[in-house]
Amino acid sequence: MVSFFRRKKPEPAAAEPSDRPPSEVAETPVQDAPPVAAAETAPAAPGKPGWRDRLRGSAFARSFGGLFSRHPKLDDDLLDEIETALLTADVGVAATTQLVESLRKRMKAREFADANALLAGLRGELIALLQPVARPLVVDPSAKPFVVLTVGVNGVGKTTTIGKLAHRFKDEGRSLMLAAGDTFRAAAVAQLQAWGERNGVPVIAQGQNADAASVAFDALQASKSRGIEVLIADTAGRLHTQTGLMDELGKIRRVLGKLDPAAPHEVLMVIDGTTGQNALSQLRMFNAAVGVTGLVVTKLDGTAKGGVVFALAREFGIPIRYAGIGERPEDLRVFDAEAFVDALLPESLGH
Ligand SMILES: Nc1nc2c(ncn2[C@@H]2O[C@H](COP(=O)(O)OP(=O)(O)O)[C@@H](O)[C@H]2O)c(=O)[nH]1
Ligand SMILES: [Mg+2]
Repeated sequence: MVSFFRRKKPEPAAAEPSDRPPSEVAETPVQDAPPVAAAETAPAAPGKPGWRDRLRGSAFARSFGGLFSRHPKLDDDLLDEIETALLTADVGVAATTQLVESLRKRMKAREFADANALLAGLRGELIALLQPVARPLVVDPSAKPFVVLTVGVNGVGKTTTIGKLAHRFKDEGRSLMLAAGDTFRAAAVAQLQAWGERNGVPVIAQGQNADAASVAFDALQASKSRGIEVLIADTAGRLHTQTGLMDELGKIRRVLGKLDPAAPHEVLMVIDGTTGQNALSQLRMFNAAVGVTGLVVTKLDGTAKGGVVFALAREFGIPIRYAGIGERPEDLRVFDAEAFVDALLPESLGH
């Protein structure tokens, strides 16, 4: 298997923070192209094949697939169809209304020569919605370690995302450590340990039913004494009660703060892209409890509707750091607004 991560040379530990974003943005996940060619690809090139291949099956891509060939005429019917397609793809009522009304206004002002021009307009508006939140995670090298607290409901892909992040950070030449903070299920600890072993990353664990905050505390202490650069803590997604879970996350946060007032430096919430509008209430809840600073939207491959990304961007404006587009270690992409939108829309734009 050819991993596009291999293109990135490990950077020295002392690299300036400003060294990071370009290397992140320059990542061009072209699965079938030779790694050398992929490395030359310009950043944020529209229509990145890796994205389109994976998102082709999404409800968004499917509902837009035949839309413009079925409705080649520029009229209100076309706008109605677009509205239905956006709602079907889980973009949500508020974001859909905003998008369609803007297109309607522009159509009435005769801004679009034909349906294809309107499609280009839609593409531009979708990208504009996402651009403000497409902000990559930047590891602050002055934080020792940079602590990432991963949160989200059960089954969304937290542990898998941590494994993928471990793979990515190792590839960048960083030292890291993982904390098995989902002590609710024994399998969760074993799952994180397996990812740790696969990537040669130490995992701090105390076993099932241990106090999750105590695991996090231990892990931060161990990371500090070993001079580790990045610590990623896993957490439970389900406890006996929802209040119990929010209290536990709050406690983990406080305990980390005792060892380093700036920790956690990132509260990364993982959201399942197939969840639909329920993702909004999940984010509202976790944000109120622990203050979410970044998002990962997973399972955008396959049948995910994808549209919830637009609703999240519009309602919260919280940075979307990564997109999960498969189960393999390399299937975590830095979120790229243009690549994402182009993967969802039909190719008739020429990209
Ligand atoms: N297709 C797909 N599956 C994923 C992705 N991320 C995670 N999964 C799968 O989702 C399931 C739950 O993941 P897990 O990491 O255990 O979720 P957690 O309970 O939040 O820790 C596993 O079967 C993962 O392989 C993704 O981006 N795409
Ligand atoms: Mg888990």
